[in-house]
Amino acid sequence: ERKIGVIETWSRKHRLLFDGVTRHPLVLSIRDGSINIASFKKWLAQDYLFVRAFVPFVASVLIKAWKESDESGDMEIILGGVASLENEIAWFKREASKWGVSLSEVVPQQANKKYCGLLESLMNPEVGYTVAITAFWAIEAVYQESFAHCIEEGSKPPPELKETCERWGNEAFAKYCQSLQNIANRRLQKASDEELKKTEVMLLNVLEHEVDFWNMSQGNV
Ligand code: HMH
Repeated sequence: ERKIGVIETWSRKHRLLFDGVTRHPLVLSIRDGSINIASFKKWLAQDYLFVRAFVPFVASVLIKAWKESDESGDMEIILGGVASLENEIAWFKREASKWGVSLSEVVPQQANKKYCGLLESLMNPEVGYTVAITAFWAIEAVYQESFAHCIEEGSKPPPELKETCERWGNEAFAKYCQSLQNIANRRLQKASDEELKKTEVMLLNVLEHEVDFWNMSQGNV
């Protein structure tokens, strides 16, 4: 028997907001094949910039793990995350060139700038490991859930978007997100009330930025 973790409790408590991200109209439009390709291209270009800012954020989580973690296994999981981002950046470049999107000319939109600003604030050494690893989990998990939903039974995503969906919707990525969730749960179980409150506030903040990011890509800003 295993006690239910803080992450599951928060996922239930904030289900509407989580669904607002992972069942966003843009996600549903990929799933049912009705997506406007201009939205996809906009998302691709903006997410490339986001991922470039995500690399130093993940590196900062690695530093916090090294300084603060009580379990040595955390570092390998986070290091795996850092390493896979090299591949991801290369994928964005290939995908952009397939779609005729010029990444050197992309201008970051307001929602993207704000989200990258949040990442940067989380890189601050004063932000603790528990907050940072929970943010890291949330950012990865919403993409995992969103894109897995697009390729589930009964979905009919455009064939040219299947590879994108599989990048985040695949089983190995789901397992990796589960490892991050396990670390976050372990930390949250031992956290003070103040740390818990801070982490929950940050989580809601991340989810709101994710909704804004989808809205931006769809052109609803
Ligand atoms: C906006 N959130 C956004 N972009 C991403 N690439 C990820 C999350 C990764 O999980």
